[in-house]
Amino acid sequence: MKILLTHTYFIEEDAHEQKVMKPYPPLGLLYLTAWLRENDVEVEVFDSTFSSFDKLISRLEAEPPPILGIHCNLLTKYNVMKLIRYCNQHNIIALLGGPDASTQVEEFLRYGADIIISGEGEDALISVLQRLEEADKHSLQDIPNVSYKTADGEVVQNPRQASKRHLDHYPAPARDAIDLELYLNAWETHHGQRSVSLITARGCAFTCKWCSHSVYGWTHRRRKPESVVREIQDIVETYRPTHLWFADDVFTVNKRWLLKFRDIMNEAGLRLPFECISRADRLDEELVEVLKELGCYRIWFGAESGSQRILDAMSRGVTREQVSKATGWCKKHGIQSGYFIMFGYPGEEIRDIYETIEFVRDEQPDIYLTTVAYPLRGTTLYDEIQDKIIYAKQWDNHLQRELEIKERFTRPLYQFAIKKLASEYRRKQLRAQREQHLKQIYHSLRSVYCDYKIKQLADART
Ligand code: B12
Repeated sequence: MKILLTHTYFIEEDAHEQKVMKPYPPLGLLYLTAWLRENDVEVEVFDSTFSSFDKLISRLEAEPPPILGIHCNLLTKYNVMKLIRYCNQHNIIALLGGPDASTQVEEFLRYGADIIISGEGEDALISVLQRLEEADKHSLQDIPNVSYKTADGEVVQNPRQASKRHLDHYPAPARDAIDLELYLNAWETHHGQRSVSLITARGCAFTCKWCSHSVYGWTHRRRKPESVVREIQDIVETYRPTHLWFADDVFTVNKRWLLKFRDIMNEAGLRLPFECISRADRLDEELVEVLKELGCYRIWFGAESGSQRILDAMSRGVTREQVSKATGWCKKHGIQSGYFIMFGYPGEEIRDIYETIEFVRDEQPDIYLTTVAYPLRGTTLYDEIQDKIIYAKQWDNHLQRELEIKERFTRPLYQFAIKKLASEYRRKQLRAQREQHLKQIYHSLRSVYCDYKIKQLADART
């Protein structure tokens, strides 16, 4: 039975990404496509990133597929919902998968989705497609990780089962199923680089309470370094990238693996600039040198907070000192460091916010990104503070990040904290360069103004 896969993320609807312009394709769908092809299933991908909702509908009208497989993440929920309605009206089976569907099974099914595959998609999808050849969409009992509705509309959630397959059992993502040149052109136009993403592992066994484990649980499986190098060779030959992104949760989790990977990359004569995500407790100076040798130019760290108290509350398993040390090694060996910073973690007080601002200012990573914490369903954080979460609207009218948390400071306070951080960070940078005294004064004044506003807002809690 033929299946059309899509993901309903449209860059034309994402003003932020239009500025950043560092798009990557949905690897999950490309993995599924390769696996379906290997199992002789007819599959097509409608890659929505550079398209529009209208074009997606035109495609469905031109040749309605019996099944539409939709990847859902946090941002795409409304489009997914529109598509479910379309499927319901046009006799197309709406089959959902991906991280957001996995945590809102009941809601999506009640909304109109026909089938949801939670967790890793490969095996369950093949089983569902085989079953649908001989039975109807209400007869999906006994297939692990699948949820569906009986003919009476009752929601059934089959038990979850983690995949035990070695990752090298799966073929490489079917990048040829989409027009990857669109991504490469976007990169080239905006950054003068051609960047391709790949993964060397699935899942993360660390326990950070805010992180979604909805797809892979707390499992972690790595590919063989040989297979990763083969994929890179293919990518290089086919797409001529100038840059790679290892989209693993923690690229440096296994030192032995990385040393072997380095050796095989060297034997193959491969060296490309790349960025990756690490954890400060999964790095040492030798590994930083290895990453440099491999071509790494930027390492992202979930620094998250400058307050050890908050890092511990997150169950992050990393200390401020480790982040500081790792940043130092990066500077010494000429690799950029990037920090992810989270404000508004439940329990965070004004003193913690100031510790974070001072930490980032003093460490001077090359780049940092900030978020105000939002508990994702299925996370430990969500379970811990569920009774304090306030959603302004019904499930079908809000995204998971649109919420308030009781007892937390109000949003404007975090906005001033983020502004103060920007000014403190910039002022220190300018001072170190002994440059632009007027700008330094501007940032000093802005920082003091932010102090005043933070103080004023500190009494107000949600
Ligand atoms: C790479 C990545 C990104 C990249 C690239 C995204 C892209 N276009 O691929 C960037 C940096 C842009 C990004 C951004 C965001 N991300 Co992100 N990202 C990831 C990361 C690290 C890897 C994704 C990946 O490629 N995995 C490998 C593939 C093989 O796995 P997979 O996608 O899950 O697919 C498998 C299954 O889910 C399933 N499946 C997937 N789709 C479908 C569809 C069907 C029909 C079926 C049956 C099965 C199925 O089968 C696949 C194969 O087994 C994940 C964490 C993770 N480990 O997965 C977070 C993750 C997906 N991101 C997350 C979030 C929150 C975001 C942001 C919303 C953050 C933000 N605040 O802006 C944005 C959203 C951006 C967007 N445009 O949609 C969350 C999602 C939580 C949620 N409930 O949606 C995750 C899980 C991180 C986390 N642990 O909390 N992200």
